[in-house]
Amino acid sequence: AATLVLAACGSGQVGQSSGGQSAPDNKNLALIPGVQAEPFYISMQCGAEAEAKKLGYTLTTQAPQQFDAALQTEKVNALGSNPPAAMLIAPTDDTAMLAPIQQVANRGTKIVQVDTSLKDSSVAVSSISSDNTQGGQLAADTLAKLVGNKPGSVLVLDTKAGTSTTAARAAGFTEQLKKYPNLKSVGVQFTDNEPEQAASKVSAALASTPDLVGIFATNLNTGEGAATGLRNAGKIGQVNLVGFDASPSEVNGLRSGEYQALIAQDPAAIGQQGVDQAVNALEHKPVTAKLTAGLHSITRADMDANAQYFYKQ
Ligand code: T6T
Repeated sequence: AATLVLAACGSGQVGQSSGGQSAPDNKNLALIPGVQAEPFYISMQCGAEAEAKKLGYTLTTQAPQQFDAALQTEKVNALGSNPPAAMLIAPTDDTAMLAPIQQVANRGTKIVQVDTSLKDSSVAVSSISSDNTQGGQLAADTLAKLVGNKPGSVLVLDTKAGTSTTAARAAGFTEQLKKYPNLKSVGVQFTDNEPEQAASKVSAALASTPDLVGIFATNLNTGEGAATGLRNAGKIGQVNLVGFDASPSEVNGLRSGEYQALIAQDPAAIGQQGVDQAVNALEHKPVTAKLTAGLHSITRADMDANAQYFYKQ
């Protein structure tokens, strides 16, 4: 199957690298997202491609077919024959991806983490992500506002254990929820990043927890599954659904009332800054080890004013 990801990005501006003695001969950058054909990573790819072009570099994207460490390792290993100057990667597992990434680094390729990260990030010259803990806190504040004073239970849907981003979102949410005594967490459920699993976890929660007033879905697929679970039970709009990300399908869901709020990231900025840091490292300029991209809580009432945060597909 073809794995080269072609995204519908804007054309971007062609620029020239600063050149001079500091510019490397190898101007090839690789991007390895978490999974192929997914709006968050497509938007990241667009941001990265445009920036690479502007700086006089070429960026090639190779994405696994599923959000899976073994499949992502194959993509990383495949770079071996033609090592890029720098690799931007969103590790799908905070531990299992260390060894394959380390191997690439050992051959002289600069490593930049985009979005997710390893537990031991020392292999990377720079790491760029949203403040995911803060994103979880923002989701809790948003949900609490939507629910008001009504007492009730709240469910959190996470993806896979070992995913740094969604783990931080779930933890930030759970901690912040303690500030709202009327809301009680019924815990975090893992879904393997499969919408079907998220849907069945929601069906089960609705059956076992009659006072369920809210769900926090920590990413795109968990949100899609949660909406299906609510729809199947006729509970759309009765249980508040706060999602993460702003894919076209989530944005449609916000407009139609399946979601009450979305926490949008800025994946294009993550991709752009990832390229900037990679190029800084290659051109011996100062590199920032950790950078944070913005987050925005969006409800139906203010969605049209926030259209610039919606993802590409
Ligand atoms: O939420 C994003 C990303 O930040 C996360 O690490 C994995 O899931 C997404 O790609 C959305 O599906």
